[in-house]
Amino acid sequence: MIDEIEITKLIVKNAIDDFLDNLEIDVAIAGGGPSGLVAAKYLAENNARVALFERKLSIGGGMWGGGMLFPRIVVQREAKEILDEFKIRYKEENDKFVANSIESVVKLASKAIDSGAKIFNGISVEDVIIRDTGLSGFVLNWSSVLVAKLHVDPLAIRSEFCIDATGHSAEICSIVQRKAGKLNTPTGEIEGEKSMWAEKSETLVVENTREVYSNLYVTGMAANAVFGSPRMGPIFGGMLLSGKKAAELILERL
Ligand code: 48H
Repeated sequence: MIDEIEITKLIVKNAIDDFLDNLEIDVAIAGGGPSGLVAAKYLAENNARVALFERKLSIGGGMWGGGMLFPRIVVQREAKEILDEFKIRYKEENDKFVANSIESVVKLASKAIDSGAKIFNGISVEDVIIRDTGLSGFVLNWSSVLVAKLHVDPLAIRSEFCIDATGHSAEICSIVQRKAGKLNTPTGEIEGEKSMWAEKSETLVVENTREVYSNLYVTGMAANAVFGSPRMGPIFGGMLLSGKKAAELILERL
């Protein structure tokens, strides 16, 4: 027998159990683009309790679209090992590795999930919790509530460390700057992303991956936006290496 009410109960009960299981965790990640997914995988496989919150229904961020909707990404040699670890196939040309952007997203997500990271989609981080020790959690709401501009109060989760992996908009850092004051940047504020310079930017994105406020790490495109570095276009090695570095920095402290 297939009963609609049974289906309803199974869905609501299981989804709520998952949410309740993730109210107090080791690492909370805002944003499910490539850097967030890579960070989630390395953290989870090293036994950290990780939850990733993604505003949209789909994870993958800017990776699906490859370059100008041509579904390919380019990865440089420094990050080849990460492609291999995620079993993403590629074609080697001129010491560059060209992968299908769709395959790349699904394999990043699949490995993150298999490693034990929890992914919650359709949920936006709309604010943060700050205590004397620094950032200590995310304030969450359904993205649909925010899109509809409904006046609905959010809920919160507590986390020892948080990662801003929200891409160009660096949303978490921007909330922290607005509400808590100084970030660990030269001016104490978000320096702002600069125009495209792929070579410089790919090195800088890894350097910029660090603790930007007590217990808050920034990774991926958000790292370059916060520290005033250029964008790089559809070369993704830096995103992968940055996500891995964010995970390693946090693992040293867990
Ligand atoms: C929950 C949120 C919130 C929020 C945003 O943009 P992304 O793909 O981010 P990265 O840094 O992993 O990868 C960047 C890359 O895709 C890119 O754009 C590159 C390389 N650009 C170069 C260039 O020159 O343009 O993913 C960020 C994700 C998205 O899925 C957002 O929906 C999500 O974060 N997000 N999720 N709460 N407040 N804000």
